[in-house]
Amino acid sequence: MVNEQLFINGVWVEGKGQIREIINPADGNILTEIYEATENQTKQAVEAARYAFDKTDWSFNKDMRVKVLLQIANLLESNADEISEIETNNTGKPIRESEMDIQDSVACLRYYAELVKSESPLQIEMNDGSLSHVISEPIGVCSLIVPWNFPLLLGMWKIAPALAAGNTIVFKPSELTPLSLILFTELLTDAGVPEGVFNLVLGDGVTAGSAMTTDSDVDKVSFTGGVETGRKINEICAKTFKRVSLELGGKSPMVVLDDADVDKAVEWILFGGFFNQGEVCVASSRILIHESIYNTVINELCKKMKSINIGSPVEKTTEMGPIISEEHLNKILNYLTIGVNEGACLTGGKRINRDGYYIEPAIFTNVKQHMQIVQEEIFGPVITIQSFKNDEEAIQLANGTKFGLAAGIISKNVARANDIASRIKAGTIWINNYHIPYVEAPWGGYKQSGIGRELGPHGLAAFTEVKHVNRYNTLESLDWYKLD
Ligand code: TXE
Repeated sequence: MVNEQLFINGVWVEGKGQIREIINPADGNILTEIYEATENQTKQAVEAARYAFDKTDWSFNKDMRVKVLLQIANLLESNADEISEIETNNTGKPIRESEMDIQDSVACLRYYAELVKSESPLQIEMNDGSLSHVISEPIGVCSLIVPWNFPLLLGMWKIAPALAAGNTIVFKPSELTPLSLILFTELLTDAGVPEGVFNLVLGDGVTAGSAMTTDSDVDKVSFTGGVETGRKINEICAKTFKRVSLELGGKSPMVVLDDADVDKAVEWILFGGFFNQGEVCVASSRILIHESIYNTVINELCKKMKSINIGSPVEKTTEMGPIISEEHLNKILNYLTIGVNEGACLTGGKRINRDGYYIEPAIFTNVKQHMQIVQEEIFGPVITIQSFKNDEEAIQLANGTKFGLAAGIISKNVARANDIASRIKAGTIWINNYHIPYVEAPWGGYKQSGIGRELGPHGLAAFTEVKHVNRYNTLESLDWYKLD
């Protein structure tokens, strides 16, 4: 790979910051080196985005934006094989999941192109005879920061609506997983995105990330990542009232009611907790099972968990790949020790003896609500299992953490499930379903899981300011003052 990996003001440039080795988590080998941005280069990217927003017609030219978005979608679709292979090598996610991520990214681009095309200002005839228009306008320069678990897809949930609405962008992937975004930026330039509209900076939170949030030329920060980083960013943005969206962590419950089909429920529990190695913000890492089926479900779970095919993520048949990094694997292993020390019973969770960062999926039983393993996001293939006596108790346990990103309910009784859904404080609730992000519907968290929503019309609104223009067509005398 060439050293020019930053994309600033329509030109590929070499990063003058740290040189970082990018590791394949499947074997620990170095994939390539990345020349990261300095703070100064990040500021140049912000300046380029500022100029493109203020001085070009990008933000006014909706037709051009729709055309460009559709073109990016087509290019991404026709390069899907290459980009999914890169995503898998860099993240360790099984190839079938990377392929899904690319398809979902394409769908997201097309959705926002169509949505913005069909939008028109709201017109209101007021009782006093004046006419109002309510107009959505782009916010300006947007700093978009994403983590390593879904580099391209989570990027697209921000890039597509931000561009559709007419903003300009400085984008930063995680320092661990920049590769798919470099390739994506090449496609974006082929699609005719004007210079300065999209800028790619690479690096960590300390150098590039903080310059992207503190610069006074940035109007909006949209961030997906950990709660503590989100808190810092929120504090920084508050100082100048920058617009901010935060999609943070979770500790999502899956509630299995007594009428559930046990075999099918077990499949969904495995999928909810272990999809993408459990490195998913909405992972159903807390399983709540009605006491009447608790033992049966656990027995089945422990049996079926062993048959999950863990291995090289490039194989089509692989169901679980490696953890993103040695450091993150150690964090997960440390949580397993914490859980055992807290008195919970652990099944699985051993590091697998092979190159790369592999671990067996893990289940904790004999778990109490106050335990760290129940309250904190582990972000790996680890689930805790608790039982409940009635719906009231299930709801109490489900709501009993600082998070509120998602929840699942498994039941044959849709009315009962709907009632429980209405009382769980979470941004997404799946009934007899899990994990699927629908591009048409909002995604985001209650409580400390974040601020704002991505996807659907809410995801576009997150990148717009609203302007109300009220008018009379002629100027009448006011007759308010007794003027001579
Ligand atoms: O996330 P960070 P990390 C959770 C998960 C995980 C924990 C830490 O529990 O174990 O967070 O993961 C950039 N200003 N999630 O350390 O640090 C950073 O470079 C601006 C949940 O990987 O939040 C990267 O691009 N940017 C989550 C991005 O923020 C900063 C997904 C995320 O990194 C910054 C990932 C700063 N000061 C982890 N510091 C989810 N919601 O899906 C870091 N960054």
